[in-house]
Amino acid sequence: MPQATARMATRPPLVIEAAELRLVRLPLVTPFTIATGTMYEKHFPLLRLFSGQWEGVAEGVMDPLPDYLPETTAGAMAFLTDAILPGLIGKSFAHPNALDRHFAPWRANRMALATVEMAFWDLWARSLDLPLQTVLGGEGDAIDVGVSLGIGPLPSTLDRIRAHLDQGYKRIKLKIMPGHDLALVRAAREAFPGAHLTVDANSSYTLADTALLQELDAFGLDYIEQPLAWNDIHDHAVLQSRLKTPICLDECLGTVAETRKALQTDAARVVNIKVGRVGGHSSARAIHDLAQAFDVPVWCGGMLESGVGRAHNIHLSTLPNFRKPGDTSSASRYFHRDIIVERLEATDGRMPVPQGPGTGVTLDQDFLATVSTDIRRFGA
Ligand code: OSB
Ligand code: MG
Repeated sequence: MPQATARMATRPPLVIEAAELRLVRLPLVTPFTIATGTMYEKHFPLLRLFSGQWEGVAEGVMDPLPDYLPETTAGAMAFLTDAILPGLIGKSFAHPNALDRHFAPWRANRMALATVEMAFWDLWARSLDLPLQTVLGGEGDAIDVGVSLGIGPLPSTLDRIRAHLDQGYKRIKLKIMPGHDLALVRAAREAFPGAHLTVDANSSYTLADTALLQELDAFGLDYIEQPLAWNDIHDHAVLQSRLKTPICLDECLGTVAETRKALQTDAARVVNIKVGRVGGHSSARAIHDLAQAFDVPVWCGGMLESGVGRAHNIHLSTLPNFRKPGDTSSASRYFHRDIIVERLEATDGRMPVPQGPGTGVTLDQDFLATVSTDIRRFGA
């Protein structure tokens, strides 16, 4: 799209005139259990950035408690309120990539910073009247998606696998943890011999479990996601040298530099990119390009996002090295009612890319007001 490139190159810097941060609470249709605990609701910061006639929106993917990664919802609200948002008002940026440099002094807290970065990408794309996927360098009007199934009783898990395969989802990811692993995977493989199956352990094993993890090699999994500690790339390299099944890293990969170390040491043969986890779209894109240079496929993970974060994930997933189905499944699997007007629903395992400028989705202000608390305004 040469015209789009010209428009991006010539756009004057975009000033952030105002911001609005709030907490949103949405009950989940089905509680979601992983190795570290059960989620009953989604409780997240929602950020809107304003410039002229335009608005950009994003959500934070941190959890209330530091069980998946160290960030928390309350910590993010405080960090954004005290340190980040007041200093952004009146600042202008020539390109969303410039935010990375602006945030460089801050340590960690990438999910909080990603919330700002992603909202600015949406704002910037809207100000150019271009879809987010176009400014990110992606194309195509739909993406392949799979589902992530939480831990539950074996018979009902098999029923849920069947139901999602029948709906056309392209791969099934099963959450595992010690004591809830081999029997599940064996039964799933026997019942669904041709299905693309993966497992995600959310850091619940150690190298002492190597023999058990090697037994998983018999079941033809596409990959094993994050079996070992959330911050230990080295041990994953050791484990990969002892496994046939590719390891996919999630929690371990917070930055481009961490991803480079994982790829250089063969600690990951597949990469899960969560745009919030890695600090935003610029970093997600750099990780995408780096993995491509290593001929390692990536896919887009999820954090049970509302339609706002889900739309960001869909646009990002249209980049070329997203070669495996992501976790960005139908919003109705998670929420009875979404905070956006559009319905993000997959058909036959394909999720359509929301159309229009930016993420292409619109806040449902009336409903949003009923699920919001703690609204904070910055600037005009
Ligand atoms: O490890 O990918 C994960 C949800 C919450 C925390 C961590 C993870 C997940 C998921 C859900 O797997 C993916 C989704 O359906 O959004
Ligand atoms: Mg994971």
